Amino acid sequence: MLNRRNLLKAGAVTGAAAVFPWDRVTGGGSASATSSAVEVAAAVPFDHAMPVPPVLSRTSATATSDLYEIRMREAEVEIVKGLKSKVRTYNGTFPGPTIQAQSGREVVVRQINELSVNTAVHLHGGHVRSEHDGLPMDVIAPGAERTYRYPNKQRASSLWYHDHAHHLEDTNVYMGMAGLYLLSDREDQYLPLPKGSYDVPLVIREALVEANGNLLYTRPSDCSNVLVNGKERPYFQVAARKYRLRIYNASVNRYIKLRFADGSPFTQIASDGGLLEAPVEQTELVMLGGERVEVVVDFSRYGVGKSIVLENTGARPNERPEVMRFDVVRRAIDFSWVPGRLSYIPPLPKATVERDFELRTFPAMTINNKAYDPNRVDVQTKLGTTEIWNVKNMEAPAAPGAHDFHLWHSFHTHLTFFRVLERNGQPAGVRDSGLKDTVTLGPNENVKIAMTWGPYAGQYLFHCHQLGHSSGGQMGRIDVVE
Ligand SMILES: [Cu+2]
Repeated sequence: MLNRRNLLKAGAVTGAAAVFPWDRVTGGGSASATSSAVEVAAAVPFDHAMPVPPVLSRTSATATSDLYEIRMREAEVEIVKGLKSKVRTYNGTFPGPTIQAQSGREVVVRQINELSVNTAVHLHGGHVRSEHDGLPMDVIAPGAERTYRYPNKQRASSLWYHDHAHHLEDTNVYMGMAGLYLLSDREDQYLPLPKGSYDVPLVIREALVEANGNLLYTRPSDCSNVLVNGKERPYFQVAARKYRLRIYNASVNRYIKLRFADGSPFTQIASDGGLLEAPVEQTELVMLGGERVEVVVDFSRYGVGKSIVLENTGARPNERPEVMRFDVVRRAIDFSWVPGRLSYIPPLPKATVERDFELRTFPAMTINNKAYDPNRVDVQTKLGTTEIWNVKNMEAPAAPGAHDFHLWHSFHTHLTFFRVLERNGQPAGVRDSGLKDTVTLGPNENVKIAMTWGPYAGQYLFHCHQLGHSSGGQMGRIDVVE
């Protein structure tokens, strides 16, 4: 198994080629998989160390704002040990550089597009004015630039920025256009949670790297490589103490189901929108593209000299389950702890509007049977309105043994966080706790979510965060009016 080279027969998906964007011919560093056999790179798990994405230095500052500059450009990176892969990047790194922001202090990012494709930069989870939201039609053409302003008038949370250009967001993000945006505030800083080098992001995503190094955008069921912080199944050396792990599923088209090989629990402390009110124990984390879960893991439970593997039980039967390995290599003092009470999340006002949304894969990627049209307003609401949205995945489960990534949907709202009230008619469980901006829907599942639309009026989006689905039309326009 370990060194076997798998030959994939990549043919058209029966009856569905038109709706799956990975069957389009993609340009710039990726090739069509529809006609030729693909030789997958031989990747040995735990072959290289996991890097932590570099923190971006500001170019200047004013009394109220920090200014940054990012050049979007192609780069060659080592994803699988010994191979070079051409990727699309922010500033040449894969994933992009991390922006560290402070609640109450504005961040201004000048984005310069040196790529040969359109781009648009969306701050996922950021509450920003419409003209800075990276709307699909607000693109930065090759050679052009745009300056985005992020007010950061919101609580601490693990956000990320990624591409959102119309019909291109799946390819651009898959090819590397994603980076972290870690927003901090006093509440978060004063808690006795692990900090500094013991606060580590894990950006997990799917990939398919060919034997020649080419990063190929193709069907999710063929993307058997798992990357953490840009490296195929790395190891990470840790001390025998507690760590805060900020886990992102940055996959374009796949869910992950994370567990430790020994079944030990994670202590979840935060989700998409920041700290939970109280920590919750979980033994498995089900995450679809766009979701974040923050956990505290105490590696002293394993002891120096031991290793523990993080696995994906959502891997296909022909894939290896390993995601990464933690090697406990030293002792360290540890004054951190997880308080029983972390934060307070105020209840939402009573909802005055209720809406229904149906997500379909077949016969096309749609919401309420409509594909995204930037000129059609799907929802109009008044600034400050609290609403309940019933979101339903209309697809039935796949036959046993068949892959089902295309049947899952992850519902994402721009501008505001929501609470998950119910899942499949039952009160939301720990998996849906806290403030969310992306919620996972398996086949036949439905959720009831509630949100207040604001703090800004303007044009925004809601969409599936399986980006092959959103770029294929599973997206709607919401106009928030004064
Ligand atoms: Cu979807």
